[in-house]
Amino acid sequence: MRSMYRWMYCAALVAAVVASSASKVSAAELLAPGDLIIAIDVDPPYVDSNYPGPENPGNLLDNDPTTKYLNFGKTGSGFIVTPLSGSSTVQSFQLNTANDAEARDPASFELYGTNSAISSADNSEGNGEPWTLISAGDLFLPSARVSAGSVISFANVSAYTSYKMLFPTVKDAINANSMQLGDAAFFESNDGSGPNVLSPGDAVIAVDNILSLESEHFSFQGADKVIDGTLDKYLNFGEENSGFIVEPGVGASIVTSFQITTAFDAEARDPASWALYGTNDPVTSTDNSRGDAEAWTLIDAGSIVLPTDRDTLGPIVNVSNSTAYSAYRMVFPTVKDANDANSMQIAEVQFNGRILAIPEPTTAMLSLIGLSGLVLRRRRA
Ligand SMILES: [Ca+2]
Ligand SMILES: [Ca+2]
Ligand SMILES: [Ca+2]
Repeated sequence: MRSMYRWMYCAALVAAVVASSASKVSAAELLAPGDLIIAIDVDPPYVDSNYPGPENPGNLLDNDPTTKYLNFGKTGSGFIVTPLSGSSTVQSFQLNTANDAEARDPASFELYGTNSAISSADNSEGNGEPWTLISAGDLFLPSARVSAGSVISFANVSAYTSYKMLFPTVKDAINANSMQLGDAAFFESNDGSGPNVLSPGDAVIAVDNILSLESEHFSFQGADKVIDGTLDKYLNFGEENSGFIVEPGVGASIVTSFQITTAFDAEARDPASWALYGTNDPVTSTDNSRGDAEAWTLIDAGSIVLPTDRDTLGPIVNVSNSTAYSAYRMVFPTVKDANDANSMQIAEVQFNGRILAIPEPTTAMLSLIGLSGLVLRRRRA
């Protein structure tokens, strides 16, 4: 029995030495420039149909191509129109380009019909009614401005009281901030002849059926700027519930605190609360996504009071955590003044904690392990 106690003592001593050695060598900063890091916003997708008042969808119907309909929803935007002329069997249409910015011209269309009353709201997805697809295809509108495109015709034998026209693509989505058209005309003939089914005063609303994600940043203010070691900032227009996913290059770690440096301006944009999540899944979420491609565990959350001073290191925020993770997701649910801010921004962030890399065994540790083995053999003998 006595030798067994001695063996237990030795084993405990080895464990203690290994533990103290590990904590000494691995208490560290966890983030460094070059770590995989992406911008996210965990808010759900939203309908981004919206138009300036003077450029409303009614301008499609006024037979004046110099007045335009412009929708910042860009791809997927369009309109629902209920002609005053009543039920019709449309078999062709013609669109007019607007006054400027060819990149915004629609490059494809989808035309739907319905005989249900329109319950979709202005600037909605336009799915409030059952719709039947009449025709879809590419558009090749002229580069010339305020000019009529070619007549698009298709076979249709069904009469409808309302039509929905969507534009899934524009000519140059990267260089366009919107979709725009000068005029639209629908015809019951299949060659653009005869009277225009549409007329000024028809009920018409703007729609967009391609939803947008909230996370958005300039290329020079991406999430990599929070770990670049400079006061260059990360700014996300997603504002509340935006943040980042980071996979520290040091490998699995146990984060126990973090510290944020404020950006150089606009205090209203400073995070006012935080929620930190961990995962051991490989990070497959992409930049400006919702950051939900991995299984995330909430580690800890709380409020944070960042300094009013700009470009200034904030308080050390303790994180209640004893679990190791290979990647972290930091979300900022609120900013200091949401009414006065158009975004969330910070200059830097650092996570502190323990790195799980196995330390090199010391000579003392090796001799203790040898001693315990010797004791074990003697006890068994
Ligand atoms: Ca017009
Ligand atoms: Ca920075
Ligand atoms: Ca948001």
